[in-house]
Amino acid sequence: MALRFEVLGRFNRARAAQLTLPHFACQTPLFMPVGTQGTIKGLTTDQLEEIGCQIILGNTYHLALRPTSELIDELGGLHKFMNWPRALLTDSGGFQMVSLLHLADITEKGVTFQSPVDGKPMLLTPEESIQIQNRIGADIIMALDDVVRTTITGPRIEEAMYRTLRWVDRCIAAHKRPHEQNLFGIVQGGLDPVLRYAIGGLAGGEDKDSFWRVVAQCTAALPEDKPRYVMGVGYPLDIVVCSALGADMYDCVYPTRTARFGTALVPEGVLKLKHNAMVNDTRPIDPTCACMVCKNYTRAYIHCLVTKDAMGSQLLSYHNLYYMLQFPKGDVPEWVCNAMDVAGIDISSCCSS
Ligand code: PRF
Ligand code: ZN
Repeated sequence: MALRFEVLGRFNRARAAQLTLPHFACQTPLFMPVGTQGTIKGLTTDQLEEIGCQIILGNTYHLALRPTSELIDELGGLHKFMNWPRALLTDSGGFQMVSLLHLADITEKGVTFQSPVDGKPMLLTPEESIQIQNRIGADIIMALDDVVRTTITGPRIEEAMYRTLRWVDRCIAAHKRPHEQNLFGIVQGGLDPVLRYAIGGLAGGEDKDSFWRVVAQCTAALPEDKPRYVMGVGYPLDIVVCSALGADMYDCVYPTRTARFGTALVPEGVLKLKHNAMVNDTRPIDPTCACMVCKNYTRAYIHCLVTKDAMGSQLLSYHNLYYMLQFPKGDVPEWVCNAMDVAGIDISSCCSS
């Protein structure tokens, strides 16, 4: 079996579990840094292990274009190619095409898009997405889904939900390595409670109340004995709320992207290192953080590097990912409880204080 999921402890709807994958036994709830091109920008895989990263997300769409899935396969798979011994997950590609390319068009066959390499029309079918992901070799592969914006309404949402279900059957039929790779299905259905049987399609600009309501509905309906992954979700507050609602896995570019813009994640929210107030600030980014960056560097130094030298965003990415990877393990901080009170979500009993 390519996956074992053992719930180790529960608190109301929240759970802590061990998710055993072919390359690594992960503790959940967990955050997956996004390594689009087979790298987390600016960090080595040794550093990722050092900060407790258990699983990285790669994108089928980007890897298929460069260096191509055939080459990755020929060179022994993505784990070996990128020198990452722990777990990997690849997203199926459709979502990236829809969000990156305005020219993507979805039909029953698959997602048609213009190749960014030569402009020729290309078609990604559910079968091809799985074939490519079989070659890349991640521990978890995702079904190709029909992603629509949560901000749209009408019959298109229903169409996407049913098409995603039809496509998952095609993905299952095409999957050639079920003993080495786990195929995850994706729940679409917008914000309409009737369409949500069982968590994709979220975090696309809908209000928080709708988002959390859908997550709560999905986690209540999805199997207890399987991991539940909320795709594209990654603000610290959302992770805490979704975990309280029974979700287990998350991914987001936010911590590394915001680092490249000079922003650090701290318990109080964010710290903008570009700000002039940092120019002679000799404190670390976060005095309560135990990471290598906070132990060794001052805000003044990072302020000086940011936007001038790659080291600035590397140090910030390191700290931000350390923050994201550590906090699911700790007590729920008070600011989260306050924020959830404001949002009308009662997980007060999960808070430490
Ligand atoms: N589907 C896929 N990948 C995703 C999402 C989705 O709905 C989201 C949520 N908007 C992020 N990444 N395949
Ligand atoms: Zn730090």
